[in-house]
Amino acid sequence: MPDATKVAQATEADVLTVKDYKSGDKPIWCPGCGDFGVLSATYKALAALQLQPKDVVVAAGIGCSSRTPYFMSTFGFHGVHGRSLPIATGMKLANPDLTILVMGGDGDLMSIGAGHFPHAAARNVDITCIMMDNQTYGLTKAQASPTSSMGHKTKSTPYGVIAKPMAPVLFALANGATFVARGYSAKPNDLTDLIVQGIKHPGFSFVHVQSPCAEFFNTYDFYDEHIEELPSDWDQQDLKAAINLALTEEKVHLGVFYQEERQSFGAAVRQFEPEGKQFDLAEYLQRFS
Ligand SMILES: Cc1ncc(C[n+]2csc(CCOP(=O)(O)OP(=O)(O)O)c2C)c(N)n1
Ligand code: SF4
Ligand SMILES: [Mg+2]
Repeated sequence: MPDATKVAQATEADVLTVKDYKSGDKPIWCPGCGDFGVLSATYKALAALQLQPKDVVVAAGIGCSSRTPYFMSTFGFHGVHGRSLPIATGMKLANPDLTILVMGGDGDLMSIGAGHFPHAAARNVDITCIMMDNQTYGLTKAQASPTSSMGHKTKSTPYGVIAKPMAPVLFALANGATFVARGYSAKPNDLTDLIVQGIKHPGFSFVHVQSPCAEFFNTYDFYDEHIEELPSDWDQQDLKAAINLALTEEKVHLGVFYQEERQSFGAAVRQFEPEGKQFDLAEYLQRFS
């Protein structure tokens, strides 16, 4: 949540550092939670871009990961479960100069919120969606999530998960996201770079982050063994190659899978606005009275 004194102190001339993006509320995550690495990378990315906290909003739903706005000095919106993307879409349309981040979990974005994801991607809403994927519902104590592996036993799946796990990177590519990347919370510097690129990209940026739940589903050893950087000569314009790579299950690739320039939703919508017309709230509300 924004700290008014901090926002007021940060003048345009100041050089902003990581501490300027901290709210002062310490994260209440469990020791070892991957979300610490994601939060740290997000602070560093905002500092690298020298964005004023007052010009940034973090929209989130519900979950351990969705608590992120509380730990940031930016503006924040802790909404209802699964609805961060439509909330962020509205914010961006109404305030195109704001930098909007959506931060949440695999449950929030790929389960209850999955219906919103394809539309935000296809419309190319100019926001950056950072998904902290721990393959479980951490907040509600470890039920299976849409990204849990087949056979994974939990209280909600005592005989093991029988569904094929969703592949968030593949889902984003298939639905027209114009920037798609994957990072790992235990590599916060590389993740910082991906978030910087995502924010700079003018369109829907999806940064899928493997962010283990140390408390209920500790996958650090698995990811330490299975992650692999994308080749240095990877062609980020080749959608078919990106889709093929996203289908691979043997390795968990990190880096920018795909990037494309396409008109953003906001730019497309504004084309239809009469030149110079100011939004009149009273006139607008009159239509519904
Ligand atoms: C409408 C609604 N349904 C269900 C819940 C219960 N609930 C809270 S968080 C959550 C899942 C959280 O999982 P995820 O988004 O992956 O976040 P994590 O805690 O793993 O970071 C659920 C099912 C809720 N709060 N609201
Ligand atoms: S329950 Fe898991 S996801 Fe939630 S704070 Fe603890 S380690 Fe992180
Ligand atoms: Mg989760």
